Amino acid sequence: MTANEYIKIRFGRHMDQCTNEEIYIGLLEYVKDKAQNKEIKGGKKKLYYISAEFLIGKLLSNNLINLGIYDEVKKEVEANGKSLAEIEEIEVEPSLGNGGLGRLAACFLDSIATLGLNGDGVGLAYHMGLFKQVFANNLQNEEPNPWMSDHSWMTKTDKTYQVDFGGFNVQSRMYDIDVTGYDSVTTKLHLFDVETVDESIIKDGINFDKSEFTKNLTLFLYPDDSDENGRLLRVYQQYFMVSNAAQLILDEAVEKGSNLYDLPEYAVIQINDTHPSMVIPELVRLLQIRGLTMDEAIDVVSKCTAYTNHTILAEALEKWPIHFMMKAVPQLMPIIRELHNRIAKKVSDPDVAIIRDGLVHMAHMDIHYGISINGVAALHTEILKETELNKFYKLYPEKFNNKTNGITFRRWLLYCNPELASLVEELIGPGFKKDATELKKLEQYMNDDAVVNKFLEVKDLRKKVLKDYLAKTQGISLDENSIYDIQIKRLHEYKRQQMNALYVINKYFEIKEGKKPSRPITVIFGAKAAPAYVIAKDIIHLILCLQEVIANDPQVSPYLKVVMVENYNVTLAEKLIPACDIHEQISLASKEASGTSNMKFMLNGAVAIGTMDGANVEMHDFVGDDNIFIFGEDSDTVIKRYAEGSYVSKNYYKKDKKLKKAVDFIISDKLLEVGQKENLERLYNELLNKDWFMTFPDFEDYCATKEKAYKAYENRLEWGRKMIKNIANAGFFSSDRTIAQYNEDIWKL
Ligand code: OX2
Repeated sequence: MTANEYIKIRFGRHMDQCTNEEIYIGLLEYVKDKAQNKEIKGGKKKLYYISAEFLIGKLLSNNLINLGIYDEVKKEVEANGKSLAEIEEIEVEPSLGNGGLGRLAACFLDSIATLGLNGDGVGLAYHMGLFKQVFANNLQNEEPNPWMSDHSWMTKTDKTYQVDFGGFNVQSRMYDIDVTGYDSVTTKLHLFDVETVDESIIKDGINFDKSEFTKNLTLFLYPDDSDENGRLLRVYQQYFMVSNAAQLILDEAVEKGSNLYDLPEYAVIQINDTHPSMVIPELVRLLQIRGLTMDEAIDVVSKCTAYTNHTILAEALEKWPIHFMMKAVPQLMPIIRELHNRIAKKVSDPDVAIIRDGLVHMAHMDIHYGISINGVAALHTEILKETELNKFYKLYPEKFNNKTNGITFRRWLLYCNPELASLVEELIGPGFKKDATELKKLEQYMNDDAVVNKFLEVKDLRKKVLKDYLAKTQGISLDENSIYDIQIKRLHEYKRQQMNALYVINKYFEIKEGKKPSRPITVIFGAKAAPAYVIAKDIIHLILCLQEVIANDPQVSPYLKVVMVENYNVTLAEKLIPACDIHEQISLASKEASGTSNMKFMLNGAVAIGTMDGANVEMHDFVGDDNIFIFGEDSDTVIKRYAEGSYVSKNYYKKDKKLKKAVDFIISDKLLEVGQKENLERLYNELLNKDWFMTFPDFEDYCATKEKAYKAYENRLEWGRKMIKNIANAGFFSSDRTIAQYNEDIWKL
């Protein structure tokens, strides 16, 4: 049946007589139907990828592409006088993630299904997502971001479980989202919810009564944890997630014939960061209830779980106070104590203990009781082994391994940049769609000027698409003849958006002094700051103030523009990335575990300016010095400086006149005219007296390297060759490669 025929039956009318809304609903149901026909029948062993975040993005077009019916449906829709792009706009993007970690989980599900592996995702159905970012008075405000509707990609299942907390229990319900593999099978993302959730308790922005756990359990992802109830709620959420997962895992294994002693033959669990770590004691507990002894249960569980570390920042390595655990999940504490004691008997070093100073160290539990621990880029894994987790590495060298992140090329090339995808296909055939390393064949065209020009033309076209999109959706006007210089990622001091902002100030002064750039520059930011992360919000404030001041300065605005897009999300990324000329990967070396936007930009023919951090290091290995702009201190220098505790930001401020002038501008009258004194002064003082992520030492090199990049951009043909070199070498960063490695080394499905 064609989509047309399906819609005719569903609505009793031809597509041309239907509203866009009806066509959307019709296509959604049509796709769901098709996807279910491809459901994997399942082998014996199954992977459960448990994650607090799945930043899946809109699903209609992605599913149409993966089912191989995109072109056909698009034609049908157009033949009826409708536009697929307009129909797509009806879909609301679920905000079930925060950043790279959540988007990685979504890319992984796509690759798991594409490779035909037997694996599902497990997470939570947060009704209001993370939050919707709204700007007012140059400040970030947070609002709920509802996304569920009657017609949704989620299908209600009849699976429900009881989840017990200290003093009360709840009944869960499982909802499924089909994950369509590219020309392959369909697997599932299971999202658990609880029917007692009450959206009406949300008052004033994203505030709600944090003590009513049955009503607030699945309202928001990462609820504000700046007070005790907020932190407790996170424990409740995590336990709710893993208790459901554990019950599902055991049920499915038993259904397939497991006697539970042989569970490792039926299940492998990937713990995505520490949020799902309680799955270890929960499985031990459930196995005991089902008849295994403590010894047996621990033995079984420790053959089933593997842990991925995504950061060396201490704040993200969760440690829960025992009294929280006793209140929220008292049934787990005796098991955690037992897990702790067994290690303590063998290793006396308190640095590797599971319980220390009244805190339960989640990552330590994962490492002692799992089969694998992996970092997410080569440098990150080395730092884990040599520094952050060195003591664990010495205990279990065989458990440590690297899995450099990847992205799905279906969404980040075929879907978001069809013009580039067809140019590539015209040149090297369609093989790259299944085997990304075939992109390498593009290198043969690097000296063919006619081909190089075609790549430049696609870029120009995509810049125009972005311009139109931002004009329509956000009222932003761009100059498509300017250089698009883009930094999109969570707002965090280690990612150093503040350094980019200082560069903008510096450029502003240069232009005022008559030193005009040879081509206008547009610096685009997209970032959400965690609601309780004060300095991150101050950095957004600075950027928005700069945007206003520069736009209103006729001397500067023809040459420099700052744009901060509102509510940065997957949908916006899909528009920004294909249009980008230069992308900013400027984290303090050693701090960005991998980064994944760097890979998406590379694939879309943008050139990076970046530090030797995360996966930038591997990108540099592939493309060489001439095709990426590297600057700044390396990770060894940074790690050493932290160890010595010798960094004094003021010394750099005093030494470097340009830097001083830029920093002082933060609290100048000009900015205070449009900004808040409190916020700008706080940020100024933070930089001057702390600058924990060391923007000042790298500032000079950063400015010089940007000038080099802008200059290189003017030689259009040479720049086009850089673009091709980047695209041609992006193949390694396909999540299909990453997932194949996970399977080969860890999951063994
Ligand atoms: C992110 C890391 O910051 C980023 O470098 C990485 O690319 C991504 O995870 C996927 O691995 N929360 N988000 C991350 O780490 C944590 C914790």
